[in-house]
Amino acid sequence: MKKIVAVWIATVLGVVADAQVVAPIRDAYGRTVILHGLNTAGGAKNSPGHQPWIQEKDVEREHRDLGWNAVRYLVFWGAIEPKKDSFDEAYLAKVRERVKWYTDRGMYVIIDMHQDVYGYGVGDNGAPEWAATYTRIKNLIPDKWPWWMQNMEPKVIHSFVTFWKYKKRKELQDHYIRSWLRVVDLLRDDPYVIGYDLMNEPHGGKVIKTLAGGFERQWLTAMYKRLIPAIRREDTMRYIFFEPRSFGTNFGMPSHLPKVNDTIVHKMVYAPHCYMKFVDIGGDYKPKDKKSLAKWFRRRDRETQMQQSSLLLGEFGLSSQKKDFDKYTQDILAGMDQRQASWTYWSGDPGGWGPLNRDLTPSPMMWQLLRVFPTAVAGQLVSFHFDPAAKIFEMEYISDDSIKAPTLISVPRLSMGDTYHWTVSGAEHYIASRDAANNNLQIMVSDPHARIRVTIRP
Ligand code: 9MR
Repeated sequence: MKKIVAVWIATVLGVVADAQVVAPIRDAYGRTVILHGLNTAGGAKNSPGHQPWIQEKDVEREHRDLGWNAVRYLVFWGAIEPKKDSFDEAYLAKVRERVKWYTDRGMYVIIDMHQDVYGYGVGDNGAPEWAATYTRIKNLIPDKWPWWMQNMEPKVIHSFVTFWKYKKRKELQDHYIRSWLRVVDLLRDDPYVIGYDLMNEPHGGKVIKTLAGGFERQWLTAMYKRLIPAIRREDTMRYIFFEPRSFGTNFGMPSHLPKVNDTIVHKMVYAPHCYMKFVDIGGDYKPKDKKSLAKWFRRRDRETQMQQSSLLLGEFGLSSQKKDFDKYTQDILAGMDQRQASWTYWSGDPGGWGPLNRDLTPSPMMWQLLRVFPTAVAGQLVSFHFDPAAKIFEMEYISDDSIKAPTLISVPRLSMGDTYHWTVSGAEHYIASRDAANNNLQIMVSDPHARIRVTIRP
C-alpha cells in the first residue's frame, strides 16, 4: 500500500511520469540526429533477387513529400553468400545502387542483416541453404499458426543451435561475419550509411534457454563479441545497432542481454522491436495492451540505460483495420519522441500494414506516420512534441555555436502542405528559412548558448 501511495505521489509530482531521454545519435557535425523511416521491405525476403519493390522515384517521394530521413534496409546472408565461399556480386551491386538512392538525398541507411525462422531451406529467410541443418522430424507446426511459431520446427531449432554453438561448426559464424565484412567494404565510403544492425530478431532455437536468459547471456553475447570487433577493425565511423532476443521481448518481457561492448569507439544503438500481443495474436487495442505497452517502454528504458546506448525502435507495425490502430501508433510514436529516440516502421511494402495502398496512394497508416520532427539539432535537444490532430510541433533546445551546421526540422509536405507558420524565440541572432526541396525548416543560431523555442503549425 505504502509503495502504491509513493508511486502515486511521485507520478503526481512528475517524478516518474518523465520518460528517460536516451543518449543521442550524432552526425559528423556533432548534431543530434533523430531517425524516422520505414523498413524496406518485407517483400525482399523471398522475392527473386531479394530486393525491395522500390524504384528510385519512390525514394524521391519519401524524401520530398513524406519527410522521412532514414530507412532500415534489409539484406540477407543467404543472398550475399548463396554458395559457400562465393559472394553474389550482382546482388551486392544492386544493394549498393539502392542504398545510394537514399544516401544521394541525404537520407540515412541502417543495414539490417535480416532473418526470420533461421534461414532459407528450413525456415523463412536469412541464412543460406548450405548453412541450414536438418533432422528427420519434419513439419510439426501447422501453417495457420502465427509465422514465428515455425521457430519450433525441429529442423529450425537444430539449425539455430548448430549456429550458436560456435565450436560445433565454427564456419557458420565465421561466414556470417565474413559476409558482414563484405557489406562493410561495399558501403563504408558512403557517409550516410549510419550503421549496421547485426542480426534481426535473434532467436536461440531452444525455447527454455531463450526465455530463461541463457541464450542472450551466452550464445548471443559470444557472437556479438566476435562480430563487433571484426567490424570495428574495418569501420569505426558507423553505429552498431544491436538487438535483444525477440521472443518475449517484442511483447514487452525483459531482456537478459548483458552490456554489449563496443571496441575502439563507443557508437552503440540498442534496437529492439515492439509488437504487442494483440497485433500478432488477434483482437483490438485494449486498455490491457496499453498497460503492456507502458511495460515495454519501462523495460526498454532500463535496458537502454544499462547498455549506455542510443535507442532505435527498429520495428513496429500493424494493420490499420484494427480498431484504435491510430491510438496505438500515436502512443508508440509519442513515447519515442519523449525519449528523443528513433524509429523505423514495419514495413514499406504497399498494401497490408504499409503506409501505401497497392496502387501507391496513401493508406490510413500513412497519416499516422507523418510527423514534424527534428532531423538534426545543433545543440542540446531539451524536448520536442508533435500533436498529430492539431499538427502543432514544439521544440526546445540549447544552441551550441561551435556546431557549424544548421538545425533541421522535417516538415512533411503531404500532411503539412506547402505553407506553414513557424516561430523561433530565445535567440538574438538567427536565420530561419524553409528549404522546400529538402522538406526542411533550417535554423542557424549564432548565440553561443541560448535556450531556443521553435513552434510549427499549419
Ligand atoms: O510481416 C511479415 C509477414 O508477412 C511474414 O509472413 C513474416 C515471415 O517472413 O514476417 C513478417 O515480418 C516480421 C519481420 O520479418 C520481423 N519482425 C516481425 C515482423 C512482423 O511479424
